Parts: sequence; structure tokens; C-alpha cells
Amino acid sequence: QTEEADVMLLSVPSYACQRKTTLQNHNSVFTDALTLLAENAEMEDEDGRGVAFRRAAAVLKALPKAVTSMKQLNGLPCLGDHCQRVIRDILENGISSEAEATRQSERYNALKALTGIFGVGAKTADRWIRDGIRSVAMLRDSGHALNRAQLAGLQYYDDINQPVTRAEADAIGDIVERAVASVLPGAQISLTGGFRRGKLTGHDVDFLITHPEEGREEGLMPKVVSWLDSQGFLLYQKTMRNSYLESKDGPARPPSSMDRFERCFSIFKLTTEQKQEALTAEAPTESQHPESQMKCGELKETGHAGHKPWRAVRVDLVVSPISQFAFALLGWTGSKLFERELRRWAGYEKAMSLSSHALYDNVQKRYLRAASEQEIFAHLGLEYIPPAERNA
Ligand code: DCP
Ligand code: MG
Repeated sequence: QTEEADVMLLSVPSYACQRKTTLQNHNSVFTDALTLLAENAEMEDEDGRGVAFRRAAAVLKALPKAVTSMKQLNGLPCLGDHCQRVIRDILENGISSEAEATRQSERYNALKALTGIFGVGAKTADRWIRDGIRSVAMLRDSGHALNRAQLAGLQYYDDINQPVTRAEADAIGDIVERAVASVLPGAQISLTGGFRRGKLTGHDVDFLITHPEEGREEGLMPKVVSWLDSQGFLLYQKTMRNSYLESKDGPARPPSSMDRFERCFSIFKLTTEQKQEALTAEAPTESQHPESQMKCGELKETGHAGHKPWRAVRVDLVVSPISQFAFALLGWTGSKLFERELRRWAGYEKAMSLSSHALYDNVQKRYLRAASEQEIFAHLGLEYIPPAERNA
């Protein structure tokens, strides 16, 4: 009888965009190990292996309860031999020896420290390690030539590697709102990324800006950036065309409208006062807010840690014309794996190309319009998955 209870029948569809994945994870002991191995593979520039680990972790995150025996894995997708070995190790020994060995390896720790610098990717980190640099302190002492992003990354290293709270994200949202309202009244901002999915912390804060009248958003980013800069909110900023950034994203991009799609990588200076103001503004509704206690606690802590009355926060801004807004919102909400799986589903199952600008039907040879995320899921023949359930 126990045997039978043990073999709960688990089944999940194979694409992450076909599943509801909340933040409630019953299998974190397995997914933590697989995520660490994914992270390691990505830092080693082995993207294929990285995705395989991420897909396996996402399958386990979608399960309604904890895995307790290997038999339960029968029939589950995306669990190759390697991932099964990791899971078996944890079931038998409590830990994954491979994940532990990786966690303790000098190379993993060096890669993690160096890629933790804003502006430093896997290739640069590898080059520095081959030059004998294994830590941020060694990099500081090395006299290596650094670009502007990396200099800012080093300067604000500690702040940037401290998780951003929801209270801080809201305070930044207020500032971006003021910037946008003063340079283009009627423009709208949306919080995207992990915070839109309901995460309580993030590595940055992501915003999407648009205007309900097509074309009015043109030239908006430089204006927003100079307003923010003039008010002393920016420690660093670099504004770029999105076409350049998404060059490996697939073929579905209309070049003409793309030119207007801009992105700004920035580092904000958030003062304790600004954060306090955002909290006070929220005060009337605070009793309905489950995290309000925690937020105040955090604020106090930051206060008496007090080397300086402000912190640096990574903020990404994207401007989209309203005609592409639904695609941009879907594309910037994530998770990264969920996005990748949406594009894979579109290509392999529907002969369509999805990007954060458009959806192209390769059979009908035309773009499919959408004014909401719901319409995009419908075009793709997928059940609508709300942001809070895209945490694959
Ligand atoms: N995104 C993407 N591809 C990229 C960069 C971003 O698909 N190369 C999308 C998916 C992400 C979203 O944009 O969810 C925001 O990117 P982040 O790196 O900020 O990811 P999250 O906000 O999900 O995570 P975090 O909480 O760590 O900021
Ligand atoms: Mg983010």
C-alpha cells in the first residue's frame, strides 16, 4: 500500500509555456542543484547544457509535490540521464556530489565573482581567469583596462549584488513615473521582469514604457534619461537600439518599426528617503499588504548598516510603440526559460516566429497582430498563463 501511495502519477506537458509554474516550489532541493549546474554551464559558455539543466529544473518546479522516489520521474519530459543522476544522488545521499563539488570549485567561484560584475560576461571572465585573476579584489589590483560599464560595475559591486526588494522596486517605479510624466504626459509605464511575476526580490528592476498614440513614444528614451540624469538619479546609463541586443533572437523582426524600440541599461541612485516616501505613500493600504511588516524591517536594517544614505540599483528601461506593446510586455516579463520555451513552441509546433516585437506566421507569410498578451497566447494555440504562473 505504501508502495502504491509512493508512486503518485505525475505528468506535465513538455514545454514550460504549456504549464503553470508559481513561485511555490516543492522540489527546491533538486532545483537548487540543477540551477547551480545550469549557471555553471552558462558561465562556461555551454548554453546547450545550461538549457538542459534549466528545462529539467522547470519540470520539477511545476510538480504539485515533492519527488520522493525515482519511479515518480517515469514519463516526465526533459529529464535526461545526467539530470536523473543528480536527482538520484540527492534522493539517496541528501546532496548532489556534483553540485557540491562545483559549488566548492575555485573556477566556479572565480567565474561567479567576476560575472557578478555588471558589464562582465562569461568570455571576459574566462580571459581574466587565464590571466590569474580570480576575485574582484584581484581585478581591482590588476590594472586591467576596463570599459565604462565594468568600471561602474566595480564601483557599485556590493550594492548591485544585494537583492533588490519590492519596496525598492516601487520607489524606483515612482521616480520613473515622474520622469515619464514630465517629458511626455500620457505615456504609461509597466513593471515587467521578475517583479511582475510576483517575485519578492530581483537582481534589477525592469520597466516598459509606451504611449497610447502610436508614434508619440518616438525619441522618448533620451528625454527620460536626461530628466533622470538632471535630477541626479543616474549613476550610470547606456542607451541602445534593441535590434543590436536581440540579434540572436530569431527572424521575426520588422526592421522599420524596430528602429524605434530602445533600451537603457542603468544604475539608479536610490536614497533611503525616496524609499521611505514610497512606503509612506503606500501607508493607507498597508494593512492589506502582507509584506508591509517585512518592508519596514528591511528599511531599518539598511538604515543602521548606514555607510551611506543611498544604494545603487540596476534598472532596465525599454520603450515600445503601442502596436508592439503586448509583444514587448510578454517578452520582458520572463522568466527567461518561459520566454525561450514560448519561442521554441512557436517555431517547432506552430511554424511561427515570436519576438518581443511581433509574431510572424511562416505559413500564411504575415504578421499576426495582438493588443494583449491573451491574444498572443491565443494565436499560439496556448492556454493563457498569467505572469505569476510564468515562473518556470
Ligand atoms: N529577457 C529575455 N532575454 C534577455 C534579457 C531579458 O528574454 N536576454 C526577458 C526575460 C526576463 C526579463 O526580460 O524575465 C527581464 O530580465 P531579467 O534578467 O531582469 O530577469 P528577471 O527580471 O526575470 O529576473 P531578476 O529577478 O533576477 O531580475
Ligand atoms: Mg529583472
